[in-house]
Formats: sequence, C-alpha cells, structure tokens
Amino acid sequence: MRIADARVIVTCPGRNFVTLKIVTDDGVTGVGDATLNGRELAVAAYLTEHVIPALIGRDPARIEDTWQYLYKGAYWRRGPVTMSAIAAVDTALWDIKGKVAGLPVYQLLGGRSREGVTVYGHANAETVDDVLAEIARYADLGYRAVRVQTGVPGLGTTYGVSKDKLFYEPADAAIASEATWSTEAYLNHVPSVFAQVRAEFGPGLKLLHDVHHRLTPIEAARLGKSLEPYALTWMEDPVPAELQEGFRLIRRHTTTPIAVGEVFNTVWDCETLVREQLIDYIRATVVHAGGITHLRRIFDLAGLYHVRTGSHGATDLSPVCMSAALHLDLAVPNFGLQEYMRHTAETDAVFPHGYRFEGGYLHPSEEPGLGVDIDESLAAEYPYRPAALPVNRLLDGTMHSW
Ligand code: EZ4
Ligand code: CO
Repeated sequence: MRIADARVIVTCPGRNFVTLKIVTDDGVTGVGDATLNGRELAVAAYLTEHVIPALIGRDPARIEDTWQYLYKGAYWRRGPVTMSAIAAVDTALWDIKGKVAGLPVYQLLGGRSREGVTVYGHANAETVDDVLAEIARYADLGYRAVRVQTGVPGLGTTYGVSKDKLFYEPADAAIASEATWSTEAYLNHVPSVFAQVRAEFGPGLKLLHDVHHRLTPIEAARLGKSLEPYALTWMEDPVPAELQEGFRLIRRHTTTPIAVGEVFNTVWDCETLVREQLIDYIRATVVHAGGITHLRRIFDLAGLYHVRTGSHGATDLSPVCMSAALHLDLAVPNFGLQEYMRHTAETDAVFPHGYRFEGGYLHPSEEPGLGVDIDESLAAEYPYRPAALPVNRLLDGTMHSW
C-alpha cells in the first residue's frame, strides 16, 4: 500500500481548523489535526509546500520511520509549526493503520487501561456568583472536574474569561486585541474565589485553575501556597516555561500540584521538569507535540517520574485531535485528566466523530482507526477568517507575558 494523495483542508465553522487528509492507493483515508491557533496558515503552507510532496509514494504503515524522516530530515527541528505539521501526518497514519487492522487506535496502543477518560470542563464568569452557577451547570452535566476562572476586580477583560460560556473562544480578532493585567489584584482575589467554591461544592469536586503563564516563580509560589486549603487538583501554567529550572522555586514552597505543557512541542521542553519531578501533570497534546508517536514518548518519560497526563483540549484543538487524544488517554498507564471544551454544533457537523460524553467521562469511538472524519464539502462552506489570540498589558501599558 502507498500514499497516493494528501491534502490540507482549512475551514472556519465558528473558528479556524487545519486538517490533513491522507489517501492511500487502496482508497483508505486518514485524518490529522494541524491547527495552530492564530498561526494556522503557517502550518498549512509547511504541509502543502514541504511535507506532502515527500509523502506521496511512501508506505503508510511506516509511522515511526515517517516521523523520524520528517523530524530529522528537515534539519530545523522542533518548534510549534514543524511539530504541528508532523503531528498531522502522524495522526493520519495511525488512523489509517487502525482502519487497515480493523481496530480502534487505542487497541494498537496496548488496549484499554481504564473504563473512561475523566475530563474537566471550563467554568468561567466575570463574578464569583456567576462562576458558582457555571460550576453547578457542569456538575449537573456530570463533570467530576472543573477549571474555575473569574474576572479580577479593577481589571477590564481577563484572558480565560469569555462571553460565550459553554463555547469558550479566546481568539477574538484578526489583529490581537488587548487585555489588562495586575498581579497584585489577581493574587488578592483568587484565593477568595476558591474559598467560596469549596464552601459551596464541598471536597468531592476536582477543582483546577489556569494562571495562563502570568506570574513569576515567587508569585506563583505565593498563589500555590494561598490555595492549599482548597485542595486544587492543579494550578496550570503558573509561569512562562521556557526556563524549566524556574519551577524549582515554586516547588520548594507549595504542595499545590502543578500542571504545564499546552505550548510544549517536544519532550525536550519538559525533560528537566519531569526528571526533577517539578510538575505533577504534563499537558502536551497530540496536535502540538508531534502526534501520537511523540506524545506517547513524552507520557512514557513522565510515567517514570510520577508525572501524570493532563492533555490540553480547548476549542482550538479540533475533534480530530480530541479523538486521537482519547485513544492515547485510554491506553497509557499514567493518565490523569483530559481537558474538554465543547465544540459548536457547526464544528461537530464538519468533523463527524464517534466519541461521546457520559457521566463525566469521554469514551473514544469503537470504530476502526480514530473514529473521526472531515466532511469536505461542508468544510468548504466556511472560509478561513484570521483570528489571533489577545496580548496582555500591565496597567501602565507594559507588555506582559502570558
Ligand atoms: O489558551 O487553547 O487550557 N487551555 C487554555 C486555552 C489556551 C488556548 C490557546 O490556543 O489555556 O485557553
Ligand atoms: Co491553559
């Protein structure tokens, strides 16, 4: 069997998605997500101009060899554009292998290690009263874990708090919009939010919070310490993570578990964090971290060091990525949690899929392969619309880090 054709499909059913479809000479197809939020067309061009010509005629069964060929063969290793492109190819080839074998992909990864994939939802609102109502809504839907984000008194818009509640979407303008930030106001406010949430919901519900990379290590240490009474499942992205050793300082000061990795794209981004046991959850995901092949390598390293998985699953990760993530989540021994933000009905229609939510768990499709596809004619009805993630400034106008 040979790869006969491959094409990139860019579509915007409410938000932008980039999808690779690979077709074999036997007519078997596979899909892979290649969406890089706000930088979509860079990955589309990488695939179309540089990857697809090299795929035609290759044996689709050689997943590992193709991964190594694309990673090593480019000379320019790593980076989100490259690794998202490699991820798309890798994911599509696992889909094809599953279809050829007649098995869902999780069976090829060693089979089921659990009954379902525990997911967390994203409760967010400007005020504490409103966020309590949002959490209640998720609890009513059956969620066992909820990420809690609120506005900060004195600040205008806050990243992580969106207008549309169930369908959270931070990429809101073609040219990046601007949000404001005050670390002092934030650190004063957040512990009081979690005090009220725990008082209302008791100890049973898993609670998470995303800092969105907005603190320094010592500030993050203070936040973690002040949240200890509320027993969070994790504090996410406390600091920008280019400097992995920065986490040593946070770790020395707090028992609040730490999760990081949604912007990581290779095992090298978390090697120190994992080996020194500076984090508790690694949040890399299929589309941005080199596909199923490389993410499994990251998860296996993590498993040696008491680090569990907590893959990113916001709306910019398409149902193709979510399908792939669920097969891996079901199979790996050190699964922790999977983020799950619902897609709109338009997105779900463009990407017909067999995974389903029930009782706080997601269950991958039992169909051969990944159990997801793209409806290309429907996709064509939604042309690309540029949308960037916002930037953040301090109250005096200084550009701030995420
Ligand atoms: O900022 O998906 O955990 N999820 C998040 C998301 C990310 C966006 C970036 O594309 O932090 O809101
Ligand atoms: Co996050």
